Amino acid sequence: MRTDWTRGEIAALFERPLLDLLWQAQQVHRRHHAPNEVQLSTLLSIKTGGCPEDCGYCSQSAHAKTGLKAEKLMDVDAVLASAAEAKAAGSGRFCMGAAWREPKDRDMDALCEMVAGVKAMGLETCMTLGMLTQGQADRLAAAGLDYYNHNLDTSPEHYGAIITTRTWQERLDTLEAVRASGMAVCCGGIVGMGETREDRVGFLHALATLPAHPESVPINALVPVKGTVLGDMLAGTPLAKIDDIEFVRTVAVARITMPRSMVRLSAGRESMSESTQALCFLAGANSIFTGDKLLTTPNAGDNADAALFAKLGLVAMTSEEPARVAAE
Ligand code: SAM
Ligand code: DTB
Ligand code: SF4
Repeated sequence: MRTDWTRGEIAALFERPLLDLLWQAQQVHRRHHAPNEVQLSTLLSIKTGGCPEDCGYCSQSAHAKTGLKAEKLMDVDAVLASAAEAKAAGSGRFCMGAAWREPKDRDMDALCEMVAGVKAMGLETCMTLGMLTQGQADRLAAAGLDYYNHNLDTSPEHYGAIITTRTWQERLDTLEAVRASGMAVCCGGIVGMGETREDRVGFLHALATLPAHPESVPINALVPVKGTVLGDMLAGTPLAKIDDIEFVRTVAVARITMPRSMVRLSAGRESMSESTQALCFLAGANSIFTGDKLLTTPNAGDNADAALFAKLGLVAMTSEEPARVAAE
């Protein structure tokens, strides 16, 4: 797969007439993926709130005034009970998220038990815990962790306006450790954070020119949370919500530039119409988060999703081997 995309090429894709762009994205999609199958992942916040990082979008940052209570790491049994529910609801992957800058070594035993327990249920496993050392990545991989989520979030130019406590390079270092451990990489970001089109170009350029494409690319639309820097700054402005068509374009360009990756229509889906979601699937999105909650904010919910899938003739993807989607 090409990892030498230029910004000019990516900008030109964004500028194509919408119908041409969707046609191109759909052709790429059908060369590499089953056309009507969507992969289902379920999220659980295993450690909520009180995060020392200052990510301007995040309800869990200790710098935000969201009133969210900081909690301790959940017990292994409670995590496994939640995974069993996700499995019963038809999910294929269980993603455990923690509001940490990085895991402490003393937490590693419990984290590895969670991974092993979820995997033993026949679910794919994913975690997002902040930065990892090589040693931590290796331990999680050995415990059976299939995917690690760590986002670049935006363009390198816009990054400093969103987060100051963790550098872009630190993110690349964690992604490299995850890769070296043999786990599959889940890496994407957020649109609708007041960035420009050029930033969206730079964001997808950064992902599509990583040494190997991430196996999974979550495209989140900002969920504006009151009390966060971005939620408060954008409230009531014309930038308060990303334009639906611009979001669809972003999904299509992700699909074209990273043909084999799973592109996940992630946060923000709850406030999207069925028609916009359908356009995102046409643009090449083939993965969603299921259930009625993301980490701390509401999600569409299983009933709404079942109705949407029935209407669109979409079916849940049966479990996907990470090896099969490994980027070339
Ligand atoms: N603490 C870990 C970290 O940041 O590496 C993991 C959890 S963090 C919540 C995972 C990702 O969720 C972020 O990188 C961001 O892209 C996304 N996210 C967080 N809050 C969001 C919001 N309000 N709207 C959209 N996406 C959001
Ligand atoms: C990702 O890119 N999106 C998910 C997952 N990775 C961990 C998280 C979305 C969080 C949305 C805000 C919330 O619920 O707190
Ligand atoms: Fe912490 Fe992750 Fe939220 Fe940033 S996105 S404040 S690192 S939980």
